[in-house]
Amino acid sequence: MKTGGQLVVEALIANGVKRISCVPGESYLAVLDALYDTDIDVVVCRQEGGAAMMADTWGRLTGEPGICMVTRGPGATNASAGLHVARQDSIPMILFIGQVQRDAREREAFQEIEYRRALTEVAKWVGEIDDPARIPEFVTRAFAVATSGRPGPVVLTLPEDMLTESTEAPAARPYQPVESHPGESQIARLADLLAEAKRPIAIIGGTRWSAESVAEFQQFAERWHLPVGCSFRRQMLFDHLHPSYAGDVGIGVSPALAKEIKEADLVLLLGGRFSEMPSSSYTLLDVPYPKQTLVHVHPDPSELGRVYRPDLAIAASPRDFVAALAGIEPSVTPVWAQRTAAMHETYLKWSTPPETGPGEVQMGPIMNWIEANTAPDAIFTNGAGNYATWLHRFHRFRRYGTQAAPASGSMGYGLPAAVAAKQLHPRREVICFAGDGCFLMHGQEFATAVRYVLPIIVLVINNGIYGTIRMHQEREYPGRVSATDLTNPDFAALARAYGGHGETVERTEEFAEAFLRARASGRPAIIEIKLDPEAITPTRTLSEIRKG
Ligand SMILES: Cc1ncc(C[n+]2csc(CCOP(=O)(O)OP(=O)(O)O)c2C)c(N)n1
Repeated sequence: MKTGGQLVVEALIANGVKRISCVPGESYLAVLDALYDTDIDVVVCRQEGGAAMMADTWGRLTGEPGICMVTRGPGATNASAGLHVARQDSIPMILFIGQVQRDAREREAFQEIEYRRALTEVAKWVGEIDDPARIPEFVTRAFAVATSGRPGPVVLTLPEDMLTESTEAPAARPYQPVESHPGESQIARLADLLAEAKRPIAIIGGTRWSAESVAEFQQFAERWHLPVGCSFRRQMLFDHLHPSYAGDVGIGVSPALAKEIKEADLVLLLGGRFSEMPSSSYTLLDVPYPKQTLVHVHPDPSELGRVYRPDLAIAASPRDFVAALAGIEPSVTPVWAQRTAAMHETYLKWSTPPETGPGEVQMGPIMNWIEANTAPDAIFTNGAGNYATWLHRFHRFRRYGTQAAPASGSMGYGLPAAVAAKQLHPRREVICFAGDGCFLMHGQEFATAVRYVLPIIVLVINNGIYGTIRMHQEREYPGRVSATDLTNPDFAALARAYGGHGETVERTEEFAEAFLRARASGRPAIIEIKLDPEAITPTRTLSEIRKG
């Protein structure tokens, strides 16, 4: 006989879980008690949104569901911020929520929410476990649902009295990942389409990749001299110094690359949905019938034809699809080989930062310094804000597993992501880019970094405004500043107050020393970079945007 709490933990162990993030609650004390006797690393966080985002990062970087536990009502609503990221970004994750006792349901008991109604839109599946004997069934299904097809977050809710009830249950067994292979005829058709094409391009994105599949795809691109763009915030999928790399197809795509996509005769969309941000608000491909011949490869058949009607639709995960590409080769050097080389040259120019800009701190030289002084396996995280442009446009990602960034555009993601990434890879450098707005959305997780001695380096790019929104505001309503000014703490002092290392950079030349001191401190560090609000984009100032 075992309690529900014990059965939940046994099912997690059976599925290989090593680590969970949580904020505790009285609603799931029995699970916390069962964790006491295990080796599972329980990461205690300061707010459930951050806890859920940490689980998202584990899922993002490993492909296995990240696990998060929170309490009912306010814990669950806080955590929904992380659920939304995992849902939009197709990340496997399981969120356990304590629930009111079974005989109090539907009375609006203390902190009661009916999660199957409330969270259906932000979770792939929401289940409530009424009978402790069914815990192994529910938990193993949660792993399968979270990882299969288009991955996503699953919510399992745990009524408090169910967790303390004792029962006999079958031992949980590990889930089997569901693979999906392309058909031989589909690969042959792709080879024909490539042979007929004059101006093809591949745009890769989504999840269900691995270091091996990224390398395999790179070899395919090499054999075919195929230009490759990475979808918004999926840059770790292709080495930016590879001669096939054509650039980031995200917010602020280079005009030259956008033109190439519009004028392409064959587009291979691999892994992603090509949603609003990568598609420049659905203008790069016409909806529903693109002018370009479209090959769409996605692990979930229901995503194929949902927005764009493909000429060739292949339901396969990137891993399985890429493995099947090994068999196809061009018979002669493709006619577009020179175009690909030119596209890479254009990318290299586009991703060379400007030397100058308004104010005493120049982000261009700072980016150059970071490029020259960090290893190719360093992990970069960020949330949302104009500051992220510096990272996305000028950092040349080299390897799979080096990026944790929300395609969903959620502020506050970068810091919890950095904490989670450092736990996975303690020997690799983890650098978080944050704005002054973004950082304080989940800034309290800096305490988590201090607690677990995780020497991450957080660059808080402080321009004193919610810059992205100010930029849009000045464009749409010039000179009418409304709700976009901020009053900030001293971020370096804040880092020290938490027990971390703090630096303030007010001039470009101070950055290198500040970074090296932060690195040498061996503690979580914040480097506040005081950026002139005029430096709102790498190329246009706020005043220029106001003038229109
Ligand atoms: C959770 C969340 N709230 C609000 C927004 C809308 N939003 C997008 S960017 C942004 C401003 C970001 O400011 P900051 O982090 O200071 O970066 P900056 O743009 O100034 O570089 C806001 C409010 C969002 N994307 N996510």
